[in-house]
Order: sequence, then C-alpha cells, then structure tokens
Amino acid sequence: MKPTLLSVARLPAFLSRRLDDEYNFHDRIHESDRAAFDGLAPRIRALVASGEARVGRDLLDRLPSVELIAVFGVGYDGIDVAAARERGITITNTPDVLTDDVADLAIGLLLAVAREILPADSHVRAGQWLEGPFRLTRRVSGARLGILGLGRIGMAIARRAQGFGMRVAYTGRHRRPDVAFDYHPTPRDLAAAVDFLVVAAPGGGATRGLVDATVLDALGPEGYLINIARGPVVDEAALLAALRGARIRGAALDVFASEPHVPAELIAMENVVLTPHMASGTVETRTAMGELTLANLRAHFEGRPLPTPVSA
Ligand code: 8YV
Repeated sequence: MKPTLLSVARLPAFLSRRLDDEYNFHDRIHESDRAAFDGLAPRIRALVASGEARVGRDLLDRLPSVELIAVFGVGYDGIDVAAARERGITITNTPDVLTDDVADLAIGLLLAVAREILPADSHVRAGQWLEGPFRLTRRVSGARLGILGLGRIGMAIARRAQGFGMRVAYTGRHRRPDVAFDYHPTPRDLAAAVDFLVVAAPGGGATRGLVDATVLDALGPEGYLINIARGPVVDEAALLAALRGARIRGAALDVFASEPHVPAELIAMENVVLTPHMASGTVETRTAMGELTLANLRAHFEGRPLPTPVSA
C-alpha cells in the first residue's frame, strides 16, 4: 500500500504530479476540506513542506503517524523543530542544490539597487532619455561587502563578490578559521564597516530582528541592505523608517516579514528593489530541489539512509 502524504505548502506542479504517482498524496486538504482531513489524519505518514510553510505543534498534534517532514527548500524555520523531535519525526531539506541560484540573485539585487537598473529601465521606456541622460549611480566594483551569515549561501555570495574586486567581511555566531575575510563580532560592527550588507542567515527565533535600527544606522546614509534570507531577520518597521528618513541609501529585498504582503510604503519607494521570494526560482534549481525532496521520501520509506536530513 502506498504511504499517505500531505503537502502543507503550494508545490510546483511537476512535484505534485510525481507525488501523486508515487504516493497516496493529498494537497493541503487540511486547509481545503476539514472533514476529509480529519478522516485521513491518523494515516498521514509524511508531510511535504516548503521553505515558507508553517508546521506548528497544533498540526503535529493531529497527525499521530507522521514520521517525516520533507522540506522543499533549505530553510526550515517554519517547522516547530522541537515539537517534531519530541515526536521522533525526522526532517529533511534541500541544501546545496539551490546555493548558486540564491547567490546569483543576491548579486543581481545588489547590482540592481546600486546601479539603479529598474529606474534606468523606466527612464528609457518613458522616453525620458530623449530629454537627457540618467543620473549617475553607485559603483559596485571594489566596494566593501558585509555578509550576515557566512554559511553555504553566504560563501557563494562572497566568491561572486570577489569577482567584482569587493572587499568581503562577515559576521556570524563564530569566526570561521577556514576563511580570510574580516570578521566582525556583531551585525552592528559589520554594518559600520561596509557599503553593502547582505543578509544570508537562517530564519527563526535566533535571528529574528537581528537587523534593527542600530544596525541600519551603522550602515549609514550611503549604505545598502540586501536580504535574500528570511524577512523576519530584518525589523521591517525599522527598515521602513530608515529608508523614509534617508538613513540608508537603498534596499533590495527578496523576502518580507509577512509574504506575500509587502508594505505599500516600500512599494512606492524608488530606491528599493523588490522580488517575490524567487532566489531559488529557476527551472533547473526547482527541478533539483524536487528530485531531492522525492529522494528523501523514497529513502525514508525504503529504509535507506536519507540523502539530506537536517542535523539537530
Ligand atoms: C523556498 C526557500 O523553499 O529554500 C528556502 O529556504 O525559502 C525557498 O527556496 C522556495 O521558494 C519553495 O517554496
């Protein structure tokens, strides 16, 4: 008999189709059909989530047979890990396969906000070039880049930045003995030392609000913030206030505090670049993420070692 699976997030169609072929798969029926969910809940053996999905203690309480939560994404801050562990539930994610794409978008956002690519594009489309040249923008090559969270994605951003001759510095819980970049013990110290601050830290309670008003003020009126990690790592109200008061020069954001809602004030600002949580969103990477999610599920149900379990 095929194991029963529930997805708790919107998944790409190709992945849902494959899950449907291989499992007794139910797509978010806990949201769409409560009665059907209640009948099925005792038989659900695995959840398929995404980087943005929420799996709380309350949901797990209703699912006594869940053995595995397979996350289609690297971040699992939406999962109540403690509640899962108490129940002996294993969690898998999809690291590595998305690292390059996320780093690519971080650099793309950085270039877009500094070189004002979107306003410049509007300048051409609106026929304003006929009236005069576009204003001068900010140089990226050779600038100072700070990375908040030098994990796999942070390192990939650093490598790309070195190609632009940027001087790289970082902060994180620990100084890394294996890298030569300047280490700053706090986000504030790092922000004070750089022109561009890129957030690449995991989400969750430990990093919530890490980029606050003091960090933004340290970044200063010529500084830029780029966030490709998780919205809540940045205090969004403090960011809005800093942008409003020209206390930082610009921001480029792929993630937000309550996606898909983006504050109207942010949308109205010209010195920000906004993308819809799409850093891993290429055909190639989403396909690889889907394959890895399926490989984790298969290994689990066949009793083989999991390709990418989340370590404690
Ligand atoms: C999402 C992400 O998972 O990997 C992560 O942690 O946030 C993204 O890659 C992706 O958008 C699928 O929902």
